[in-house]
Amino acid sequence: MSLDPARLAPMANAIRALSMDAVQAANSGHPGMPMGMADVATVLYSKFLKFDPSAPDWADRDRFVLSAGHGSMLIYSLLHLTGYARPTMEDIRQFRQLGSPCAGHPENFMLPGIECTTGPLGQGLAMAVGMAMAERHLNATFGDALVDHRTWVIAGDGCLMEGINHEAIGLAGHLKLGRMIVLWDDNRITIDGGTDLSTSEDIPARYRAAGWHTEACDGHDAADIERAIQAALADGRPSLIACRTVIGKGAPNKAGSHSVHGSPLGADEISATREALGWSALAFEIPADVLADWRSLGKNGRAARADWESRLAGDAKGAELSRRMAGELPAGDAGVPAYLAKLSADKPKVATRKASEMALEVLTAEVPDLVGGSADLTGSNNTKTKATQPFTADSYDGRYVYYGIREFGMAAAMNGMALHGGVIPYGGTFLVFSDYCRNAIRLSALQHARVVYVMTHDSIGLGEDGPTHQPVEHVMSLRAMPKLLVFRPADAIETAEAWAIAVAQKDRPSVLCLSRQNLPAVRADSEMKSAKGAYRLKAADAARKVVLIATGSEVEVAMASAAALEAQGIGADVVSMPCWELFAEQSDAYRAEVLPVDALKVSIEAGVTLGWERHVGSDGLTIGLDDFGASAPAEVLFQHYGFTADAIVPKIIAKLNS
Ligand SMILES: Cc1ncc(C[n+]2csc(CCOP(=O)(O)OP(=O)(O)O)c2C)c(N)n1
Ligand SMILES: [Mg+2]
Repeated sequence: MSLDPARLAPMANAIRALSMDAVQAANSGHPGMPMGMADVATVLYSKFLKFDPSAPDWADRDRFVLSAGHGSMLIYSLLHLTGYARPTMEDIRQFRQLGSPCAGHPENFMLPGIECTTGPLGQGLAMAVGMAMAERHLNATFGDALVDHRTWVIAGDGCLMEGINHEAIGLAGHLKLGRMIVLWDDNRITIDGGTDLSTSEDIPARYRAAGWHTEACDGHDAADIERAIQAALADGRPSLIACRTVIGKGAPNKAGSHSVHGSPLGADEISATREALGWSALAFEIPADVLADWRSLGKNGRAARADWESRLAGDAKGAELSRRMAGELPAGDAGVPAYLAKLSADKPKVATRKASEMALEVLTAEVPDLVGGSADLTGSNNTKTKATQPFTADSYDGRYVYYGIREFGMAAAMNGMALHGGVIPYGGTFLVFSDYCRNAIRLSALQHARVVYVMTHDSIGLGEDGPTHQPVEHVMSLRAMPKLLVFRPADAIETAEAWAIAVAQKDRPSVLCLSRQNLPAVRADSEMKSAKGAYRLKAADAARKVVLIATGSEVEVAMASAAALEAQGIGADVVSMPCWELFAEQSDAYRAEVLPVDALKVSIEAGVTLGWERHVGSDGLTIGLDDFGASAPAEVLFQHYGFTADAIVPKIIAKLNS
């Protein structure tokens, strides 16, 4: 069935009009991209995309990612025109204003129909790779009748130029994610001007080298767009379609220029555009016949959705898919209490990265939603378990992803998997390389995504690899990120607790900072004390003068320091604080009980001291490392930098006497 261009042109012009008018009203925003890609989007929505505005969360819908998030008016227009409940026209009038779901960039948590938050260029496409992975995994697990959808992306020059693009398309090509299609807004313009200012790369050749199929089309010719998409659908590889477009198409004086990328057209140019497009409707008004066309195609997906629902109801695996897509854990306790009880009896002395693997053996066996991986550090991150067999192009039912040395790509893909739903992703690298994926961790938190980051080799305790590999500021800088749980467990019990808590967080990510070196058991109970973020591990014997607060490997040091203080008649509590954020959520009374005002508070953590004032106060003492580490065995470094009772106790006594 070929499309009637006469009908499509006004539909696309509705996107153009809404976009230029909303940006003008806000006096802020990006009209160029939505105006340029209006024709491509109209063909995609009218002919190919599987969606139902009355059920934005329908599990088997196609996923559409607007990776070029600055063009947010494109998706707001599409959602409104096709008949989603929101945004209303009033929401669009309030584009970029406080409280409007039409935020500056698309936010997944503000508007159903927005699959992920985009704006940081490159990450939308990289998240789409994760969505396509989740789709194939669930397809392999639940079958074609229940899971059978595609992942579509609109990306700009910026998304393709960012470094993460290399990681993302390498992974997608290797995994043969043939149901992923990228529509590239090939307009040869970025903010500074023509793309020839900064690049001469043959982008399609790069994609082909990564195992992709490529096509090109005239992005303003509906028949040619349709042809290119049909070709992409017919090819088994992931596809890139270079859609040659004119930025700001329709604006007679500004189209084709970088001036239309990110500023309102202005009243005169808007009038001229209306004239040129033959668009006589007033601002924020859509002619009835055009709206009717859009609304009728918005109803096209209803039958497919209803068919799917009846298949779901009749399928033996339907309830399990529904559970997973709702983000609920399997019924029961996932074996956690029994495992904690065993640990409290065994008291193993293991590295917390090893303890993490032990906890994962239990959890991955009980929670099929968990899909693990590592950025080429599987043996170091201890992320692979018996239950998680490799996820490969030949076996999408696998649950372990060899991400390769692609930390940022891994983190973005995990965001995509978590947002797709049905999967709880976790992945590992060295903590020091959390910076490589930092903006994706930020997007996990912003998007309310349940992603678990397994960050091992968490301090100078990693030893001989030296300062390039020794995270010093990382734990604290991750704590600075809102809505992220940062765990630094002290032993196997706290590690198991951290895992149980992280997996249970439906709407926020966690980072587990884990040691390379062995750590003794500091606890012998199984009371989930980490759930409070911090707790009194040891109460003072003599009259309490000091409260030592420590995390991870330094809890052992704090215990030794407390023993030495007690030997001198100085009463000392030890507080283990595996998670600042959870501690902050406790009552004032609990926090005051754990960190009383009438004692000297001392933090001990092998990292920067910046921030510990929050817990020790301005008259407390911070023991840390405000410098890069050094290359030497871990024990030597702990001695050298003063993380021993012998070095710490005199400082405490001096402070008490000052
Ligand atoms: C990681 C990142 N860097 C920079 C920006 C700021 N920025 C927004 S759009 C843009 C230019 C993008 O060019 P292109 O993708 O070609 O968009 P077009 O101008 O064609 O709409 C830049 C640099 C950003 N949003 N994200
Ligand atoms: Mg561009």
